[in-house]
Amino acid sequence: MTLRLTLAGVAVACIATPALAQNAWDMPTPYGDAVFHTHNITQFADEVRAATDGSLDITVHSAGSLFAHGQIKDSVRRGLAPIGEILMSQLVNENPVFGVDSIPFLAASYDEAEALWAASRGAVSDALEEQGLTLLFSVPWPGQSLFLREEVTEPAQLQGVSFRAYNNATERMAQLLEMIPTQVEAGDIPTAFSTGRVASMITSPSTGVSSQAWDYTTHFIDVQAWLPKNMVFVNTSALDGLSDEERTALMEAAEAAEARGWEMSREETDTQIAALEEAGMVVMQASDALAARLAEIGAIMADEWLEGAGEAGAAILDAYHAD
Ligand code: PCA
Repeated sequence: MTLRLTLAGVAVACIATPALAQNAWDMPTPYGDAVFHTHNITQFADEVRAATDGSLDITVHSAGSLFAHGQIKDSVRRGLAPIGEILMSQLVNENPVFGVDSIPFLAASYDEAEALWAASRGAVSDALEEQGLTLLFSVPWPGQSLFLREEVTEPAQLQGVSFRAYNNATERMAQLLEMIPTQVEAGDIPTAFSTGRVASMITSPSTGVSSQAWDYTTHFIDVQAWLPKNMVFVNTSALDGLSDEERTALMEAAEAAEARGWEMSREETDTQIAALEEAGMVVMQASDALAARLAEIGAIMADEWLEGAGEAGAAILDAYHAD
């Protein structure tokens, strides 16, 4: 008797709660809570919740806690999670278009990266659509720079040095520098260095700070070679299952998140380089010899990319250079 009364009470309470989420969405993301991408996504989720009075309630699961980075895209494709974030270039084996933002010195400033994104967004969005995924927004990391354990002025000093890679392009770059690459997720960087698996890396000052690079490297060479992007996408069937109001709220929040994210990223570049310096790292520019070798490698990688990307790739580069 008591039990039945209690259950009836619960049922009434549920019906009477207007903010009860109709759609509770889990959102796997790869990077940690301290990273600006995650801050931006948390704000995106907050805005969607507010704009829908809680009927679309996105819970962010950061740092690969729900699905590992390498599984997030397929999890969203299969509907195990309706929405997620990954590093775009992680999918380059599926379609070269996903790797256009990781070619050294093709687009090495924010203005160039913006123009490259304008030229490639349609192709990226189409490639996702083929898999039943809808692109929501994409935000770049600050320029990728070198973290080393000694002052390097000659490219030959890098030969044989172990190197942390995070995608095909970083691995290829290491090979061309005659370094020894190992793939390591951002969250595993401190362990990979402390256990001696790697002794150098190229990444943003943001990731340098979030992984406390000063604990295991000493020199930061400010090359800002490219600005790789994260992207947020949604399972298209899940999107179709939303009400018009919810879908509009999601799309509007996505547009705002893209603009805000680019702004956050721009601001990060200088503040996080300053934080590295503050923590004791030597911040320096590339020597002429190193800059020249990196430029050569960029040209080789651009050719290789174009060879793989064919006409679709050429069309993107034409649109980019016409901008
Ligand atoms: N941070 C991520 C990707 C690029 C970046 O700046 C990483 O190092 O894994």
